[in-house]
Amino acid sequence: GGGEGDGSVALERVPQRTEPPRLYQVLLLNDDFTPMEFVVMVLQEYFRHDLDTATQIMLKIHHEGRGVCGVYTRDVASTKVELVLAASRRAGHPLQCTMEAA
Ligand code: NFA
Repeated sequence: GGGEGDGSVALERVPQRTEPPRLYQVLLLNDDFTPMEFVVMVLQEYFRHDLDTATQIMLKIHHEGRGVCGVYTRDVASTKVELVLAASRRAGHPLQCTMEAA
């Protein structure tokens, strides 16, 4: 079974009852000050998009106000939000990054 601490016999199958992890969208929000090039860099370096995809996502955010950078489990999404916010503040930009349940 799933480890024998529950008294089950080795090799006996126990029902798999764990739920898949919830997924979260990480979003960037438009503002009037963050340079387009910085947003494209963030999308490449933190979300592993290529230059063309990063540029398309940046322009979508610029025109529509927000856009999805990627979809991750909670801890990965939260870490990406914190890393992007830290990099943005360090560079002196007001870029906003947030996460929401997918
Ligand atoms: N709107 C910003 C500009 O014109 C660019 C931007 C795009 C900022 C996406 C934030 C997110 N410089």
